[in-house]
Amino acid sequence: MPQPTPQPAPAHETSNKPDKRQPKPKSAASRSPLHAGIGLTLAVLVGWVLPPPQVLWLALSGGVEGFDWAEASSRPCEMRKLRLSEAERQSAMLSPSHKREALATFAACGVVVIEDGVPQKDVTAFRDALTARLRPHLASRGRVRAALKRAILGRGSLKALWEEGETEAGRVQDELMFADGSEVRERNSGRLDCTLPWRGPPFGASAFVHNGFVRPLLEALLGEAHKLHSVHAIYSLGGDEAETQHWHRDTSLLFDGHAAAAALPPYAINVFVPLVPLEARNGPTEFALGTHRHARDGLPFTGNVNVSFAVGAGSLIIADYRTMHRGSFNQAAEPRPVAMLIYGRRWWSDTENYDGANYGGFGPPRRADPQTEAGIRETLLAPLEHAADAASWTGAASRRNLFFGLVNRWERSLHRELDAEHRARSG
Ligand SMILES: O=C(O)CCC(=O)C(=O)O
Repeated sequence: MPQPTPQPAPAHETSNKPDKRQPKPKSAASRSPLHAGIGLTLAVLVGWVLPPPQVLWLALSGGVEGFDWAEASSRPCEMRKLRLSEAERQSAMLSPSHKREALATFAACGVVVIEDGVPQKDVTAFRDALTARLRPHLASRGRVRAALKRAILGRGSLKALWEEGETEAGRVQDELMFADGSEVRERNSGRLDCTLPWRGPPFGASAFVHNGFVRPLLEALLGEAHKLHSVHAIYSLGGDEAETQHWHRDTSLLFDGHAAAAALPPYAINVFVPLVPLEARNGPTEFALGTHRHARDGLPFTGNVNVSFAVGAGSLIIADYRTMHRGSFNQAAEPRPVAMLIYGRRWWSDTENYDGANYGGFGPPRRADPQTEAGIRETLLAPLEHAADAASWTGAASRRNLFFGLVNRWERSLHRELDAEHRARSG
């Protein structure tokens, strides 16, 4: 996982006020009559295949328009949330002015929000299927945590617990949660990242992966030939288990340390779709605005405004992969599930978080000090070795690595639970 970085100013909720400094959207009337006329003719010609609202947008927009990343991203960020009109909902398409506004906000801030962009029936289907899919993992996780708490209280050895310990279901080593590390990765204590099948509903439903409001933005930002990289859900557990994450970008910058990199368009975009309403209490994702334009990884970024969004289930939070963000502490009793659709340029892939070497949220342990000759060789060869060993790394060594990694990651939340249980017994 990406390294912790210094913390910016406290989070606050953003306003929805329009930005006077953004480029003024051109109205249909301000375009040349020829431009509007071509759009109208096209619209009439395709009218027999498209329902009326789409025809209207085609006529008004006059076709595809240009978008200049360098110009738009150099403007000051003023965050706003877009609310869809009834006509946009009916057509499942963004109006030309909303498209311009969304692109301008994304380019300047590194994130933009479209409220209620996924129908509730698709949100419910996704959430229910996710809950059912994670149930066995969470049950197994609960058994392992209970065994760990017994070991902590009895001052038992963790090595012995792993080698011959038992849970209510059998050997610790045989617990399901150690077998599905290629699908479920615990990013920090209580924050699960679950990789999901995308071939059809509910996880691959068009309303999610091929969303009509998102598609034109992806085309403008990643190019027409962009791809869906993968479909996931972040499942942040309730009951004080999911702690605040460190600030991070999901992968290192492509051209870390090059001033020119700050002006480059995105190579990947993460579309977060909350599956329950987001509010301060359930620990929504916070974003540090403008950090997608940093030229160097790990810079302190005090001075950037950081925001989280109180939005309904089914809203679209569209973030540049380079934008620094973190999930925050979930103090609600219930989990906070969020769908996460990752898109990229065709040549791009996230090999840091989702390749075979990242098992359960942990990479293989380093064997040598990175500063030594052996350490330099290890760094150099790691990608080749991981690819060659992908099969064996999902075997016994990776499970053991996951167990000991989680023991560290869970330390604080296990102690919090033990304290609460102790207080309940004695009070
Ligand atoms: O919990 C969240 O909302 C964000 C999680 C995240 O950014 C991550 O796990 O990398």
